[in-house]
Amino acid sequence: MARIPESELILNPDGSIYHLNLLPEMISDTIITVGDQDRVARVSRHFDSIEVQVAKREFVTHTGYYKGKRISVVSTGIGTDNIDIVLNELDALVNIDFVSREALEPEDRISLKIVRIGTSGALQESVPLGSHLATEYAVGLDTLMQFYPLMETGYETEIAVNLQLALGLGFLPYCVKGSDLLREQIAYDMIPGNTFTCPGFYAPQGRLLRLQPKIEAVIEKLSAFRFEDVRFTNFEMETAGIYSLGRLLGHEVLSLNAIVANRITHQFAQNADEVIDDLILKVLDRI
Ligand code: R1P
Ligand code: URA
Repeated sequence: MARIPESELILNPDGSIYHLNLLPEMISDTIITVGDQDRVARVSRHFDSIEVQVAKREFVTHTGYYKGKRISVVSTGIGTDNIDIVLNELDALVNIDFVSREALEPEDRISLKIVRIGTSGALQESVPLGSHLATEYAVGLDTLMQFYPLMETGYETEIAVNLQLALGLGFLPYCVKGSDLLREQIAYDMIPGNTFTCPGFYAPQGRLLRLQPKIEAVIEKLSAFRFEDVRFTNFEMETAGIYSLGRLLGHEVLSLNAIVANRITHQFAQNADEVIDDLILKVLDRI
């Protein structure tokens, strides 16, 4: 394997990886990601013991044991640009030798189990506030996959092409499915759904405070969009990035959404923290 130069695999003076500030031994192969750095402690407060607590910028990591299982919780901040950093650096921690700066041979590579616990807005009236929704297909309305050769199935490409037409977008979105295995293991009693990952919280999700939309009636178009029996249930800002980099790097990935807003009924949950805390406990017990 080729040696990866200092400018590509950037290590801090203590040998930790550039943004996450972690050494390889500091993470488990079972990882929970959350957007909000304050949510990391809401997960780790359930641990029996915490062995690692590291923070840099919005990337906070706690590693510890929950009922005897070693788990890491990592905050990603908001957006797929951050997911590019977090997924590449987590993968580097387990699949690159930091001394030789070489990627491990395929037979030695580790496949991480990565579960996102995030908040999300519903796009269908039938998805109630306070529910937990597991994403099957995610569509990225951002441009991250313009820079990686994502291996989409023909079916995924058809969803993306039809959506591009429906919205009149000047670029092709990307579509990617998460891990069936993890969904069956962890999300068996959650609402199954398909998710739009947006490159913003406002206009890209049809929210306009003082600005005018470039695409008219985004909510109505996205809520009405269907391809065969796939319809879309919710909006958020990371899942498609996690699913596509997970596929490219060989990790098992699942995104779980605490529904805190409903964009059709115009409601926002008053008990969002409770809904997230319930989801955290479900994941810890099942992961
Ligand atoms: C927007 O408020 C943020 O909330 C959702 C979106 O994906 C975006 O990151 O997820 P988190 O609650 O995990 O941050
Ligand atoms: N997160 C989002 O990205 N959108 C919502 O509506 C709620 C949470």
